[in-house]
Amino acid sequence: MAAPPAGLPSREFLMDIFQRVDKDRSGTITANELQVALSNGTWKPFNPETIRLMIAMFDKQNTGKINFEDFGHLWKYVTDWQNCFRSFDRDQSGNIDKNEFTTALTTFGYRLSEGTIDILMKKFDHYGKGTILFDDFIQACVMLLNLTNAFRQLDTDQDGTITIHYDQFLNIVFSTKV
Ligand SMILES: [Ca+2]
Ligand SMILES: [Ca+2]
Repeated sequence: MAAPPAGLPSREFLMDIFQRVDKDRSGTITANELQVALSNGTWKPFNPETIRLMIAMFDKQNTGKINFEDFGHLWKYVTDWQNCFRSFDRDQSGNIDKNEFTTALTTFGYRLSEGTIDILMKKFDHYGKGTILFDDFIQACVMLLNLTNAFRQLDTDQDGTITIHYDQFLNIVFSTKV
């Protein structure tokens, strides 16, 4: 039996979780199965956009499903995000408020104005409570990362400014995986 990739638990451990998530025993995990698994213990359905994002990230064969070979990486991804989320949720309220979000963004290396942080809070605060939940936090961070990478590719001299045409702008917005 091949050794698990670095940082992953044993194959037995992962297989046990995989089989519990794969409710219909088809050998692959669909977006619906993943959503049910990640919503366990909460009353709110997991953000479907975040599910779509995660499936697309780890579905190497582009089938829209996750097989067991891809599952270890997905599992690690979710676990890493859970640890990240908990470490920024200073008051252990189970959500991220604006102060905690600001700290997270600074720690990730972003330098954003308060106005931009307010816009992000508003966009990802799906329940209008001034806080961001786990699934929306992942979506916010992944979107920010993807858009930042797209910007950086054009900002060849790294001065934080780019000049682009309207057509290029639309190209970035619609071709970036967000
Ligand atoms: Ca299945
Ligand atoms: Ca909190």
